[in-house]
Amino acid sequence: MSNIPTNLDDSVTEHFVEAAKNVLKENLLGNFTKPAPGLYPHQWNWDAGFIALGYARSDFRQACNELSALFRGQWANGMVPQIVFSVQNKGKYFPGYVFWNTKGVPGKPRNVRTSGITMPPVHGFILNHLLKLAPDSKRYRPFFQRMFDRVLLLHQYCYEFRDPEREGLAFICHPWESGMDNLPTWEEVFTQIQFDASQVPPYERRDLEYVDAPYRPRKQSYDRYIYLVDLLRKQRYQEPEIWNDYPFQVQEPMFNAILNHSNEALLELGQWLGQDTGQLREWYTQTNQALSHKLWDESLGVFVSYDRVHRRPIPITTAGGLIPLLCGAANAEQSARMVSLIQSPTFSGTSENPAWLCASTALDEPGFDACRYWRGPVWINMNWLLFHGLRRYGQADLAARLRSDSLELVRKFGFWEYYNPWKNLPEGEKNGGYGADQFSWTAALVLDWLEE
Ligand code: 2M8
Repeated sequence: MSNIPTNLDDSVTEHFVEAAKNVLKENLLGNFTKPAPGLYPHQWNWDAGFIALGYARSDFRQACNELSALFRGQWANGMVPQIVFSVQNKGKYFPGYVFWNTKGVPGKPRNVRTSGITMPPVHGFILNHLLKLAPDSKRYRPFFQRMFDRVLLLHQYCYEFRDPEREGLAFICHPWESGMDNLPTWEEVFTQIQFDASQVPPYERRDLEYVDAPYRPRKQSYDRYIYLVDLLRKQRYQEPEIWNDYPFQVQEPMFNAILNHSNEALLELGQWLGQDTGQLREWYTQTNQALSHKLWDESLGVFVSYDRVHRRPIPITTAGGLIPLLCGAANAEQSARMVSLIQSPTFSGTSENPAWLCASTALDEPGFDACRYWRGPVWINMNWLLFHGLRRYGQADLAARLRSDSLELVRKFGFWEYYNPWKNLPEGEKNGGYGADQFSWTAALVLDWLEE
């Protein structure tokens, strides 16, 4: 990437790389790296993928450990859980293992404590990045073979259990499965779901002990998260039966784009391993077609979620709606619309009030909030995904802007979980970085960019 200006001279870069490596080192907990000190004391699913990439060039063995540790939690049906709980560090996270009540659920690995839902399946394309960076790919062949089989099983799970009509689109059953917990999109889904406070079991949040309330999801969102977990645990997570009468089933564009980019990565990996890749090819074609036809919103010019229970699209513009660029799902017209959208006030702000790319919820959405988690702040992993999507479509300059905005935010404020998207912060506010400090995937992806 030597043609991409970073505005950083060598000594600054060196310092930056050291600081980023230090974040990962400090968050290393036995055989995996936790997302951040305090707030997140366990292993998270897609975090593990991004974190592995951060280690790939300096400690390849640890990069592999991250994925192996996560997949220890894989269920017999292929599902890879959102959280693998650390036994060492019980931490103060809610909801913990006991609340999820997955103990004894058929198919859960007996000796591993996990939650009962999944997350965006980044592992296929992360593996492919690792293959390209492996110091000695022959030596690591058994690792790649083992992981290929595991990730393939995860994809089979997505298509078998989360795509009942065989449309090529997997649904998520909980906002936490999207990784973008409190998007306004989920609220819109909930307008169709009948439930009242008496159906929410008692619970106590722990996140607010680490981060102030205006930067985290509202109570109303947590009530909904817990209500859904309760439905799942009551039915012992038994798929597919549980879906017959389950209210939250959403086909979300980023989840499916990530799944499909992993499909194409597995295709490449499978060829290297000498595997039959026919099924992967079929999935890849079908999912790209389904994304491009079913999840495209012509009036907004972006991909949107579809609520399959209430049979309606949810026309809300989010950064996740741009991620189908990553897997090549957008046709020429769609990609051109998204490229202009990114450069428009919707994501770039105006000359008086400019924005860093790329707000998680569009700047002009009624539900936008510059501080509140996934309702507006910039997230480095989203920028990394979008950067690769834009490069795929030949948008080198815009991709470069994504990268330099990300590096600039981290350089200015530090390795935060997320950042205020406005370049002009409110009077008196100096820190535009929010949530957990010393956040692992921010450090890992900065490393990937700087060391590329
Ligand atoms: C956030 O989600 C967890 C629940 O999974 C939480 O808020 O407690 C999200 O940002 C998610 O995308 C991320 O993987 C996780 C750990 O970093 O934190």
